[in-house]
Amino acid sequence: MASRTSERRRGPPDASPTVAVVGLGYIGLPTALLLAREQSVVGVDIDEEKVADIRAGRLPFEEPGLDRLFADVRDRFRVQTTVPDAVDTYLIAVPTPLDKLTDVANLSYVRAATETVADALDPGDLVVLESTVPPGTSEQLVQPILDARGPSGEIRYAYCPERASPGDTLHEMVHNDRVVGCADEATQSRIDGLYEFVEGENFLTGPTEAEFVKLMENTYRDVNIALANEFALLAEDYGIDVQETTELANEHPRVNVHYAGPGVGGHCLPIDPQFLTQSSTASQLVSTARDINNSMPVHALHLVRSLLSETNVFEQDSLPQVTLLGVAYKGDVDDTRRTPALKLHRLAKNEGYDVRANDPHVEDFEIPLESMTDAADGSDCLVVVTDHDHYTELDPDEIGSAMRHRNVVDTRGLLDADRWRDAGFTVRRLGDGRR
Ligand code: SAJ
Repeated sequence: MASRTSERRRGPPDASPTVAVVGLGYIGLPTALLLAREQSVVGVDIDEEKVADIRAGRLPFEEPGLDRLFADVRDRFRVQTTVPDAVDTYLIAVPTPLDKLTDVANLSYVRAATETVADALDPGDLVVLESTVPPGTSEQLVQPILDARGPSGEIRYAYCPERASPGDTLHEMVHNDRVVGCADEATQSRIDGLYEFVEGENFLTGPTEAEFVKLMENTYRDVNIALANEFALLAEDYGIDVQETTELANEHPRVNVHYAGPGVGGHCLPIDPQFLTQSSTASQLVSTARDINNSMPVHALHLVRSLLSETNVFEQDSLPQVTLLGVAYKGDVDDTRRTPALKLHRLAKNEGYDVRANDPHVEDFEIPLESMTDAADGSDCLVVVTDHDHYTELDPDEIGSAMRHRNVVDTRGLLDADRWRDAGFTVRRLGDGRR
């Protein structure tokens, strides 16, 4: 069990900061604010607008509890665009996007952040990398930069990935166990002191192992979702309902089938498997799983097309109008990173449909969003894309009265199908082949 005794408790709120968090995104910002519960923290981001917004009290994204935490720790948290010298701990949480051209991790932000941190280091300082990176990045990229540009005395280094799910970030950051990749126990004890807010255990391993573990976790989930999606397609072919068979299979003590959907979004699952396999020729399953998950918007559109055909929508003179319910990548968040809704929207437009969209959580998106009433007005088919709780509360009669045809494709198995049928809807659910 990790030591919970902090050697680093900072005392009064006005004490000088000792920790800098570089990168104030979905991981860096909540982490910085949790750290600021115990000590003064400097948040660093190269985005001047974001820094100005945070200074003015505006957080760049929605996350349950984040506003409250920010208000609580504001006197121990300051933000700036430069990396400070006068701290002894640097936590790097910058983005690692997938490079579109080469399909490998773009490590330019990690490299740049490490270089600026290295220039600010004093002997004995601790550097922690939290960004998700391909195995070997710490040993082959980060540590050599610290060695070459940092001071000649010893620098402590650890790779310590987060395990937080958007929508539950703060709770998971506090309660989940963590894997700490570092070379020695002295560094681990610094890490235990740093992450004092973590109530889970810190498990010690090497940096490459910790990088690998992080990628294994998200790859495991991606592959399992692909299996669930494949089961859904098979169930449709056999004319049975995958929801029912999944529930029954999951009664087995060692089986946990995941849930089918319109595709896998978010910043982690669609990318991390590629980080794991990008430098190896050994993998087959992982990329096949990616292909299956990437193909799900195509299948969702196929369900829409066949329902519109069965209900004679194509016989009308005007374009079929479909309404996407949800553009966030998963339920009850405002996050649209790599959402399958975008691909579905593009495919449907390409087929000539008039596509409308609603999302009660999302404010800005690449495609215009409308109120539920406006988006459904004149529609030939609703398509449930995101499993927001909000959609379970919809009144099918009220929505149906504004629509041209009462059709709904539920790609999440979210709606009470009988209730919608009772309101005159023809309902198709992904993975349900019964007719
Ligand atoms: N999804 C399905 N079927 C399922 C489960 C999820 O289609 O049975 C879809 C979701 O709708 C979403 C996508 O998969 O589009 C990803 O959602 P998620 O909740 O599985 O994952 P993330 O990306 O929100 O968070 C993941 C989590 N990883 C694991 O559960 C292994 C989280 O713990 C990580 O901290 C996070 O990635 C990260 O930052 O790496």
